[in-house]
Amino acid sequence: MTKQASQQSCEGRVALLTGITGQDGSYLTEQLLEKGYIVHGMVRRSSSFNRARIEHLYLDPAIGGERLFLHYGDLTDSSNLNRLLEKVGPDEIYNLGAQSHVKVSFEVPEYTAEVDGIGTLRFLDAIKEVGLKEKVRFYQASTSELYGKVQDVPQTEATPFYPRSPYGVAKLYGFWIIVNYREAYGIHACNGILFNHESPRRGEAFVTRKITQMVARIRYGLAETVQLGNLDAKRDWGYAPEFTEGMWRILQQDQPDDYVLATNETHTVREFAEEAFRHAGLPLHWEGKGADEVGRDAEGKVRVAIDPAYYRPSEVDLLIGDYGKARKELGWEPQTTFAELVRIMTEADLEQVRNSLP
Ligand code: NAP
Ligand code: F7E
Repeated sequence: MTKQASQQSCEGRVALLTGITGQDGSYLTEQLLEKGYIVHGMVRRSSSFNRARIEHLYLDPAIGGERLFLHYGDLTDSSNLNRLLEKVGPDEIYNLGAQSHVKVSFEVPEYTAEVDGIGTLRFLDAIKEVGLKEKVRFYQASTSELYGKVQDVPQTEATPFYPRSPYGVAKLYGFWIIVNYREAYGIHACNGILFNHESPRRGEAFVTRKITQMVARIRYGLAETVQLGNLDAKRDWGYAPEFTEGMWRILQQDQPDDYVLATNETHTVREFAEEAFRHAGLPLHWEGKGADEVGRDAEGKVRVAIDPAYYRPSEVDLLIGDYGKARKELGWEPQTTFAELVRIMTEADLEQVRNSLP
């Protein structure tokens, strides 16, 4: 990444984020504040604490209530979106809010469509209704899940979509409504088609974080085995803060457009597990096939086993993205290698478990 672009001063610009409490929302907020933005974030009412990832920011007296403001809201509530837009009058909107778990989307397909699909439409329409369409720039968190049963390898902005889950199909609606409102009403709306990106802040139900958390617990004797689903699935895994920096770059272009952000490398879930266990000093060897496959450590203890409950009704087998357009037009390039990403995540979870020990 060129330093010049990432350090451009944006003093006083106003950004509005949905999904501010999520992995990406927290990194993007830090980066926007560093660039001089005033940041407003939508948070959901919850019966338990859901702001841990941004707590360090809003508890800082120089930031919370000064340059960072939180507002209750939900992507299923149009009147709330209208009010929020009128109150905040943002220059840039980052729509990161979503029911983002692919497997869960098979259990709650209608809700996923409401939030991830129609939620995007609600937001765009609110921009039109409150008269912000000339002023605002809109980033939509689109996804490599759109490619699903992939039609090209690697996948580019020109690869046809073939989603394989209610999540992918809901995000497909989100993608096309962005394109439509851009063409129909001239709204500066962009899709970032982001491949999987991970970090120590990744939600605990996604496979990378589930693995690194369990590796740490196993390493310190708090657990025996991690149960996983499809070990053969291949993903293009990058490091989240680099991807959120890419989101910002997408919105700084004079002409709105759609961009793939990826690493152009792919690895199986098995390889991720292998690398994480190796990093924690527990190298694995594999035995068996299909649902009977196990990963054993040097002492022969089973450390990875299969639970078919984690299989999906329809799977995305292979993702690998070509980020050539982003490199050329945005000067964006991922820096963190696969091995480095696994190391960062495993180290963070090892440290967390170490610190929690009596
Ligand atoms: P995440 O950690 O799961 O965060 C999702 C955020 O959306 C949370 O802040 C969540 O709030 C909020 N949210 C959920 N339902 C909502 C609703 N009904 N109304 C308003 N907000 C709602 O996801 P992430 O990894 O940061 O991803 C950010 C976005 O990028 C998502 O749209 C995701 O689908 C998309 N994406 C992610 C990846 C990836 O690899 N991470 C790749 C491509 C695209 P709570 O904290 O209250 O639950
Ligand atoms: O699964 C396999 C699983 O849930 C990755 C979201 O951020 O990235 C994410 O979606 C792979 C799949 O991420 C387990 O079958 C095996 O093939 O970590 P995941 P995802 O489905 O790729 C995209 C780009 C998004 O847009 C989404 O919002 O791993 N897998 N065993 C498992 N997956 C999980 N979760 N748990 C397992 O035990």
